[in-house]
Amino acid sequence: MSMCDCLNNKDLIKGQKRLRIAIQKSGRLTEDTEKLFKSAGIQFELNKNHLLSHAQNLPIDILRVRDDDIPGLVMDHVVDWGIVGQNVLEETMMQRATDGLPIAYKEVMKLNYGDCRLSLAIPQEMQWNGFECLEGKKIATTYPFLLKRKFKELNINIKTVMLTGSVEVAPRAGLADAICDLVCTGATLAQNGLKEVETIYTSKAVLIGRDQELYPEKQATADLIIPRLKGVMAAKESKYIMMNAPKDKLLQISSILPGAETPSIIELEGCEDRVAMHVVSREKLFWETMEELKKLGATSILVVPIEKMLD
Ligand code: PRT
Ligand code: ZN
Repeated sequence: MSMCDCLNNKDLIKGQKRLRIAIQKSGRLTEDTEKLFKSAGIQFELNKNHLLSHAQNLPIDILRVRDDDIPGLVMDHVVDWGIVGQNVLEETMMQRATDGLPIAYKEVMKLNYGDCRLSLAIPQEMQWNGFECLEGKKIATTYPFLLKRKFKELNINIKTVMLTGSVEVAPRAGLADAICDLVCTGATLAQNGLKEVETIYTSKAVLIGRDQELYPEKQATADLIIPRLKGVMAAKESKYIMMNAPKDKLLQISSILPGAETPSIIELEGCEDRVAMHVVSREKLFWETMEELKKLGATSILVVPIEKMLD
């Protein structure tokens, strides 16, 4: 056996043991993904120039690529997992199906970031009378498959102009009559004299995996990491709430706390009619709810963020 064969075998064995995850190299999903991994206890170097980072404390390798490549890397079994926007996943699947490439994958979990919508937008001065007013018009987009699918459903003919960037300038530049682009706050559309008229797809980041069984070592890492990732996301939404409350209002107080678990009730020394109440709430707590609690006689209301959670 040559030296080269030895190395390849070693690499192969290593590849069978370390869970390989593709993430966006640099873009809107990068920071949240890196934060999620760090919070889940995956330690890796943040050097953006390295295509591949080895986690220091777990058998995980992180591959940094363009988001558009992530679905294909999972579907071609080059990586085990990938994090990508549902918009890119769906668009790539339709493109690959047309090209006769494999499109199978598993959704491991939805993530709580990367929220956006794919919307139609037209110039401010153009009147909107429903989808029909785009009959025969040119629409610029980075998502021709999602766009065409929608208009096919509506039985309306349109022409698509494929642009991979700066879609919002297309109407002003005379390249298209309307656009179909991702929107988050709507500021980009407004800055370019456009108005959002219809949403055709809503998206979030999603963790996907290859459709085959993983090698046992990789599966063990996946089984360790999945509850941690879920725990990080649950903790982000949850709060630990503490207050002193009148004993006769405990039921009413519990009923207005969103997603609250059974509270812990602690006696207050020298106090007959009041207790301390501690509770984990699984949803965001708004000022209005705190004001309601106060009206019910709660005092010293403390709302504390939770860093980690394991069910
Ligand atoms: O280089 P690479 O190919 O990896 O990145 P990219 O430029 O293709 O993608 P990137 O980083 O812009 O977005 C990655 C993913 O983030 C998208 O596929 C979506 O799933 C998600 N996402 C969430 C968004 C937005 N919000 C978003 N607002 N993707 C893009 N935008 C753009 C939009 O295209 C428009 O230009 O932001 C602008 C609009 O933002 P607002 O806030 O002004 O409405
Ligand atoms: Zn991209």
